Amino acid sequence: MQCQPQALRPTAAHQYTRPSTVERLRAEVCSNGELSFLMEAHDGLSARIAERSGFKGLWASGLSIASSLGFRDANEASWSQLVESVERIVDTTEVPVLVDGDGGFGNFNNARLLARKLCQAGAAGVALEDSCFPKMNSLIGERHPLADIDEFSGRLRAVKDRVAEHLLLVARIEALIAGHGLNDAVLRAHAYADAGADAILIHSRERTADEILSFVTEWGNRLPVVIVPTTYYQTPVSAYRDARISTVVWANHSMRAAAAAMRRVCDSIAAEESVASIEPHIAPLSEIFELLRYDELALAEQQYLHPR
Ligand code: SPV
Ligand code: MG
Repeated sequence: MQCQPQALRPTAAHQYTRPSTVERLRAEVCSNGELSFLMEAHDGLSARIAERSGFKGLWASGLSIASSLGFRDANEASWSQLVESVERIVDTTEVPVLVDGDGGFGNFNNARLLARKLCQAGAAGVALEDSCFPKMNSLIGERHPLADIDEFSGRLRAVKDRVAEHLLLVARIEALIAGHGLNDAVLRAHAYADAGADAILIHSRERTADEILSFVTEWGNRLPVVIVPTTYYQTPVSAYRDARISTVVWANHSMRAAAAAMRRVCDSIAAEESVASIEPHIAPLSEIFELLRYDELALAEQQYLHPR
């Protein structure tokens, strides 16, 4: 069974007329020449704020979603909890959402089930990484065993067969994270391209972009390249434009911004036993009401609840 693309789901009239989200994500991630940016979202509010800032696509980050739920990014949150979070993100925005699907929560069968559920939830794409279940976040520790290339290629093929063109499939390579080196990363990229991936995400946790740029040179743009410059944040994006990288993912910055702001505010309220001094430093409620379109509800009430 293949899932229906969001544009064909009979949920809202406007969904019939706009291009499907997967087409829009494909244009962002796979557009030749233009560098695109995906902003992290982990819930409806962070998604709406990122959209308001002008981002044309979102990254439903596993780390950020897990953190917001109080889980560690080690597959502690279940696939259905991920799908629920993605549903909130998708429902709150119009822009396409690329979902961080970790390794697919198991083997090919778990991966294709996850892909179908994400598709039904309205996601535009999924990134699957060649890690073993349970995964560990790439930026912590040394325990990052890699999946066998053929086994992971099978996961990709199963997802492609299940959701076909209705979900963009990004194959994420963890070889550099696991210390396997450039040759293994390039070998994997070719295998995953052969398995049907639409784009390659190459991840690194170096403090410079050197190994990413070496990969891109070796890879030669057979498929578009997505990167996640969390640790090599000082590299200017012009380096990525010059290297003809397709997409930059700002992977966790709203979650970290929220954590820093919440800590400051909680510390201050606890110390002062008052909220008076923090009032100018937090979002006014009017901003929250505006972000979540309370005005639309008032108009709808006039139309449906109290028609004249
Ligand atoms: C995420 O945002 O969950 C990612 C990127 O996968 S990283 O945390 O660097 O692994
Ligand atoms: Mg992740």
